[in-house]
Amino acid sequence: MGEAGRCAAGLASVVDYSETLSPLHGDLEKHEDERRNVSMKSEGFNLQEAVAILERTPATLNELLTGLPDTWIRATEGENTWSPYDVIGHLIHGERTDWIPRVRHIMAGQTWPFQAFDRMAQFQESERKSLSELLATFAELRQENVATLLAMNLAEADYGRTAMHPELGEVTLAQLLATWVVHDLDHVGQIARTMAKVYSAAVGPWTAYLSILSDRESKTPTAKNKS
Ligand code: NI
Repeated sequence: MGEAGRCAAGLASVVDYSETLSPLHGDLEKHEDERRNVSMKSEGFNLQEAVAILERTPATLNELLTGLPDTWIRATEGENTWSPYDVIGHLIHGERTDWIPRVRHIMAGQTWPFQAFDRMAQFQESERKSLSELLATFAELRQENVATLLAMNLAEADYGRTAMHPELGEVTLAQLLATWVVHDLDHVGQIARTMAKVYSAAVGPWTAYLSILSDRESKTPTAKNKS
């Protein structure tokens, strides 16, 4: 995936209601102040909103991919790019070795960097497994990991805790969790894009209106799938 995205949405939506007085005005102002403080600390990250995405990604992918002909599932964007099948293997590897282990690493206050994430591991691990097997494994691991995350009962102060990423340097817990969400969406987008390109030629002149067909022309997985 790409670099960790900054989410400033929380700040942008803070509106000045001071001219539109209502009996609720005081409460509203207090609420907005609280929102602003929270946004300042975790840059718009909100655990409930994040979990809303994390817990539905397996079902999204299951619905999108189960039962499709191999034309769609095994399609790639060219040499050294990933098929939807490869991406599911990569997401499984992330559930096993990346997100929750890194949350634990931060919460334990470890001073050494995270273990580097193997971006090619799925090519051995997925071998001879069917897509539905992989989707079921991903769903099971994600459910466990979301439950683990919620059971940690993270406090607002925890989101600012930091650890060292082997390439990016200091990162916060909020950034890691936000990245988990955006990483899902990044790969859902990648899957849609890869599938769309199967019909690159078939759409004929309409290709001019379909930006998905020209987005991200062949890049290597290492440049495209950093976690
Ligand atoms: Ni990735």
